[in-house]
Amino acid sequence: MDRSKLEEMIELAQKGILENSRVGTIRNPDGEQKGRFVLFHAAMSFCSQKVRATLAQRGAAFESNEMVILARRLPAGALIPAENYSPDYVRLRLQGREAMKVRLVEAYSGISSVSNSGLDPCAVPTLVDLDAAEVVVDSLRICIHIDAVLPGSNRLVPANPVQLQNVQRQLNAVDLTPHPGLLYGFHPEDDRRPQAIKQAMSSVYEEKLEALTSLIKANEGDGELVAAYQAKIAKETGGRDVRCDPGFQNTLRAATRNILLELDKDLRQNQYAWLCAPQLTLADLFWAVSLVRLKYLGLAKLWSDLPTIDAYLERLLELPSVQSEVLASTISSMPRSDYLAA
Ligand SMILES: N[C@@H](CCC(=O)N[C@@H](CS)C(=O)NCC(=O)O)C(=O)O
Repeated sequence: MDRSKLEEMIELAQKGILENSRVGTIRNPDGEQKGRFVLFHAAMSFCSQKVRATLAQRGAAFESNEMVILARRLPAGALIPAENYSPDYVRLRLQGREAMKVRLVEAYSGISSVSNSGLDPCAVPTLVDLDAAEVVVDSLRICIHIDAVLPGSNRLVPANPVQLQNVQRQLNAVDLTPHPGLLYGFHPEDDRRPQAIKQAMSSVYEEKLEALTSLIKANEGDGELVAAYQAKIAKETGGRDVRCDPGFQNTLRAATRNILLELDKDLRQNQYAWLCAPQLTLADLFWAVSLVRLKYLGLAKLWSDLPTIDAYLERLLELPSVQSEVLASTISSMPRSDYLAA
């Protein structure tokens, strides 16, 4: 797609963001490649945090379009849908899907990995690389893309094949950690999420489904868009059905614990200064996002007997990119958690 067509699509997608102050802000303004990257994201979204931490770590400028990713019910009863459901944003995202050649999501797994579950057409983040005239979707692909196209020697994806293989293994481990399931789900006997999160999650699926159903009605003539909304309905219906399912919630915790056990093993056997190489890699940034989110949810207990992970997290939290785009961003955009102090 040519650049002017893309710019037109970006402008339309921006119209779905209700406050001008969240549209078109330049972040890292003195950074590399100003004018190249346009990011649609949300402060609280852990997938967006991965992308922003990568941009910060690589010192790249970007145009920020910050979306509200939860619906809002007005006192009179009307529902304002999440901004990431707006038709023009979804159309932009579908351009990225075409380039990626991946199926749309069909069901709920509690995991947001595209390789595992297909592409969610109504999610953040979405990156537009104006120089490459490309829409890139899926945080994993976005971060790899950003790192590959930026000049400089401070690459986050190593060229050394053994280190690269290690990085890919770690990125997959984070990608397969069931973060959405842990954030949205009600654990039967040990739910440590802040009260405000519990309250939001008690009606979140119903609101998503209500918004999507009316968006389908309003866009009946656009088959591709309707198919995208139907895919999202299939996913969110599945999420609603297991939100309070004790077996499902216990399985998510067990899967997360197993992933952390592997991380602990890798850290203990590690011979490098960082997890996969002598230098910082994308794997370290992804783990920072994952561990901060788990801690926020009160789930640091899953590694309370694995001190290597705490020590690793301490080091990650010293990185300015992690401090601003992961820690500060979580604290400022999400309800206060007793488990993640300012
Ligand atoms: N694999 C995708 C997952 C995207 C995703 O699930 N994004 C979440 C935030 S982290 C989202 O937009 N949630 C809002 C919703 O689904 O309504 C990625 O990494 O970009």
